[in-house]
Amino acid sequence: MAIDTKKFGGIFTALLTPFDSNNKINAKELEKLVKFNLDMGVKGFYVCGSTGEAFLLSTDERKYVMEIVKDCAPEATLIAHIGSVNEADATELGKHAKRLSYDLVSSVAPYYYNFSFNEIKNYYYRLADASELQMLVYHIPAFSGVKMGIKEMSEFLSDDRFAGIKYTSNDFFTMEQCKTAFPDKIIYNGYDEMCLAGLSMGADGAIGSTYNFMADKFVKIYNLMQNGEIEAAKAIQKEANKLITVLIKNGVMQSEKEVLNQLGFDFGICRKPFGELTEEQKDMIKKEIIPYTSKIN
Ligand code: MN9
Repeated sequence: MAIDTKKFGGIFTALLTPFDSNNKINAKELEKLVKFNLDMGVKGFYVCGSTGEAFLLSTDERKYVMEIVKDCAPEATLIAHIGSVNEADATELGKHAKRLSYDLVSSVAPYYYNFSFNEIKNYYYRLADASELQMLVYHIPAFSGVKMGIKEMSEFLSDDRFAGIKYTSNDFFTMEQCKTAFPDKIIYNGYDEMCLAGLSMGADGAIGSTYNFMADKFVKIYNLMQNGEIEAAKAIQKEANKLITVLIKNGVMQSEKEVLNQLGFDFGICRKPFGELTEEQKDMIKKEIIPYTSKIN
């Protein structure tokens, strides 16, 4: 069955998780961010992914975040990242996603223990079965340490339980091979600084962290690419990449929260072991990022 691009095509924000001064999830600020992003034109959200500090949250906190987002964006397309090396937790999160009527579940490959591909495959199959939602494989070899080529990807993409891949790698050849072999599966580009490259090689959309505060730029890129206007799209990607360079220099997630704070949100800081930004770093964000972002209405 062909992809429902109306539902799954486009830009998805990998939501950041706000913490209050007691290190608790700040529901009010999360709701505000979801609305800000909907106003910028995103199709939906990737909930509790790497950007949402999934691995620094308890299972109950992850469930709570899923609930908040569903409550304030019932019409958006929602993807719940349920991945955990603790499979019982991942299973529980998958069932919760189903209860809340999420559209897809997604998981990073089980990490740390150097699991064999067979073990990884069975983890994904069990999670997809248990959640009763289609699974989006989260491919992020730089973080998970798990490398997969077209052969391994095919084990998922040829199976009805799998919707596609969130593809966070700069190996666009493998991405294109997956899309060509399985045109009816969804591929999301994962590195925002290469969004245009991913879309030009066949990605159906993009999921990313920098969209939290500049989804509007990427919605434009997506729309321009839909109309074949690659030169105009390139100009916006270049603009965005100037800002992403600053984020990478200072720590991506810590900086993204600081950007939101300077825009008038109260997102707090990332959980430890993440460190805090220095005053100089905050100043760099103020000068080199804030003037080029959209303001909250
Ligand atoms: O998957 C994000 N990846 C990580 C998406 O956070 C590891 C990206 O949105 C990056 O944060 C972004 C900056 O490198 O492209």
